[in-house]
Amino acid sequence: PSGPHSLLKIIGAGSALGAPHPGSAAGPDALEASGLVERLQGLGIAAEWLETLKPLAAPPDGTDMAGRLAANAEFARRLADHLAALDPGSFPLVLGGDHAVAVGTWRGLARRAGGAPGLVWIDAHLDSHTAGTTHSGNIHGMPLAALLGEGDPALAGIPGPRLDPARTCIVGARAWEPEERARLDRLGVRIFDMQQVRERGLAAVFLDALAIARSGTGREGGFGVSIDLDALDPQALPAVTCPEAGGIDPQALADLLLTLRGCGDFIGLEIVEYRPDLDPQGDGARWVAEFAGAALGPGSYRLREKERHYGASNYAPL
Ligand code: B3U
Ligand code: MN
Ligand code: MN
Repeated sequence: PSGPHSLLKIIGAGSALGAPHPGSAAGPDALEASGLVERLQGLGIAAEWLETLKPLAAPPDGTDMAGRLAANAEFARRLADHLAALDPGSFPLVLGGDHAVAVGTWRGLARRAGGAPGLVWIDAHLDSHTAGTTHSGNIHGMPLAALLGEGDPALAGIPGPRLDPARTCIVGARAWEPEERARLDRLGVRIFDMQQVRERGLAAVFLDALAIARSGTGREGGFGVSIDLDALDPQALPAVTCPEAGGIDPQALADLLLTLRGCGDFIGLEIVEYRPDLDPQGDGARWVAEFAGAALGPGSYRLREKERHYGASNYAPL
């Protein structure tokens, strides 16, 4: 069984090995301390914090690319093994950590689901570099390429099915380098950038993205959603490592996430790049609870098809 109505198991992925700042490594512990489990339980979700994985040891400053790839891969491999072994009645919520942990999340959940899931990747960035094309050298700019099977085998070879580019899409992108864009165009990954979000409205774009992720014969593997918090507008949600101006309105995203409730083929949710050191008032932690609660709460919602633009009045309980 999958879908958000089963027992919710929260897995912390406390690694910032892929980021240029260590702050996101403390994300899971800070979210747990913020009362996330209690907030979700208050929404009627049977939530439980299962465990928080930590890196074995941070490689020293100046570690070369091969060494950093290996450290990220070791963490991702462990995370994947944990998720693949999760008991069948539960639904996983993975909390980062930086976005490099996604290699472990989605390879592990693909193994658990018995096939590659469709994936909606909500992000200001494309995260589709390899060691050969990265400008920054940061591994959290590479996980989507690795999940698609591209780049260094240390990351791309984490055990599990690779993503199907035809069932993978990105929402909210507004900052990328040409090489990663060219890679995704070559593979046929659909990109809904911020200009399209502004032109068509988040609702229309989000529903298109969901349809892509859920498409395919038999929907083997189901579908998942990965939320990089830097997709949201940094004026509302500044507690991320790589803020980019002009992002998604967090309330609009929370409202759209309601449409995930009751999707029986939904296999996992991931929320990454939270930086507690930049969140003294706890606003970012509250948004994480909002997103998880919207996506994983009880009941079913659908967006009225004729009004595919953002607005709370467009959401009707089934
Ligand atoms: N594309 C840039 C920026 C970036 C990617 N992911 C994040 N930032 N969080 C890079 O570093 O590869
Ligand atoms: Mn990302
Ligand atoms: Mn990002």
